[in-house]
Amino acid sequence: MATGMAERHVAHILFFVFHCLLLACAEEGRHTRFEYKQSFKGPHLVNKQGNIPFWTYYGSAIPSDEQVRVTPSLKDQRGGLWAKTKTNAPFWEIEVFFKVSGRGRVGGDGLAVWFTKDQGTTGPVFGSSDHWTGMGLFFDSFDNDGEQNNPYVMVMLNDGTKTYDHFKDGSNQQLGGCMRDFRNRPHAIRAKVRYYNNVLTVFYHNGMSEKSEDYELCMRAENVELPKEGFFGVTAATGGLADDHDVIKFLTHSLTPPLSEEEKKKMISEDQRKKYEEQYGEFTHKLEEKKTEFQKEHPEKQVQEEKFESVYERDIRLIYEGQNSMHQIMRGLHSKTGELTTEINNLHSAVNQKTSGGGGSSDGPSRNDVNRLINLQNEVHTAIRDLQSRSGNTDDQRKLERVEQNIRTILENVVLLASKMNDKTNKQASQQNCPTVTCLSTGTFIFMMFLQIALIVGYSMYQNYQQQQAKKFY
Ligand SMILES: [Ca+2]
Ligand SMILES: [Ca+2]
Repeated sequence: MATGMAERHVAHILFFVFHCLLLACAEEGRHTRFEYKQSFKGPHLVNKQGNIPFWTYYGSAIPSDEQVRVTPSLKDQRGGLWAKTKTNAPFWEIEVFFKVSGRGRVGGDGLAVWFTKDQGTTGPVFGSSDHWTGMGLFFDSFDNDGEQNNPYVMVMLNDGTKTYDHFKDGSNQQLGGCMRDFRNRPHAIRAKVRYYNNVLTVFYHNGMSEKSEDYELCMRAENVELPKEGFFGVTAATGGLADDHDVIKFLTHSLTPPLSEEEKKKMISEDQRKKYEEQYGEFTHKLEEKKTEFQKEHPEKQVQEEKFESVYERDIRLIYEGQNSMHQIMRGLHSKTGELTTEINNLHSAVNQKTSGGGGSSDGPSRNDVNRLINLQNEVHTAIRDLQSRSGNTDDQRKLERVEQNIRTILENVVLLASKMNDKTNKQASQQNCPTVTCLSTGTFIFMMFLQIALIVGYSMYQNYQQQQAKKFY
């Protein structure tokens, strides 16, 4: 991420250098300077995080690589985007490229371009708040007052006190405007707003071509007082009828008085300016390509970056892996204790067979059973050691040691019982009569002992697991 940010920073510095130092030029007697912090345009309109550099957005607005969809063509949507920093140039010129498209013959509600003292918030005036201080340029699609004069383009000034009259389409509040159909044009509609020496002029481009000279005058007003500093923004809204409102470019230039003769000598021509702009475009394009190539060649850097970006995800993964391995060990222990149960049951039935007078080879089966039990005990022992090594908690280790001790004791008991059983079988040859109560109690005793082991192991494992979880999540 740091690399990406550094590159973007370099790109912005170069942008600044090209536009602010080299691109300074005089146009029609004015000195213009490109304000990159109050501008955006595609391609690469958004950064990796999906944000527009130097701009903020809200509501239904969705930025993508090529444009910002301020509202989709769905009912009752409001969206907007605003420059994060205010412009402190007393005079300026903005050029906005946008499209309003919808299936219906009539659409709604419209789009607004703003220059206001404060950033707008979600509100009733084409997606922004009412009672603004500054200028609103409205592209009003829907004819609320039924005068059949929409779609309409108009400028309304506000000192923070006026409420926009939706029902009359603001017709009695406008500073000036022109009736133009800006919906469903083949190319982007363009609006150029110039505020210079307190004269506000709006030029309109009907989107029937891509020629920049096809602008026409929409309105002009003199003695306009706008805030000395303010925010640029674009917002849009839909109502019962809905259009897609897409903004493609927002370009801001500050305007200052003409340069002196000496300063003019330092100026560069319009052709040179375009050349530098093209070079800048190529540079940014190459920068993006290099970044992509670098990421392909050094995927490990990418991984590090991702890891750095998602510490939370990494923690969750580690917890999951830890718990998963604990779970595996517990499953292993469970199956081993299951085998232990089977073996003890076999032993039990063997004892019963012998006591019920079954002869045969007396010593063989019990010795094998005991050996199997010893093996099983060793496996359980290994599993417990493994658990101990994974558990840093001394309490857990003590519990596991206790469990192991219990298992060892039980096993000793089993071995003792098995040897006693063999003695008893030998005696049976002479006596042939064994008290039923004693034989049954031996089997029951072994079984109950096993049950105890199983319960202790299970409980200890469960408690250990709970503690592990509690530790991971604090
Ligand atoms: Ca309207
Ligand atoms: Ca109207």
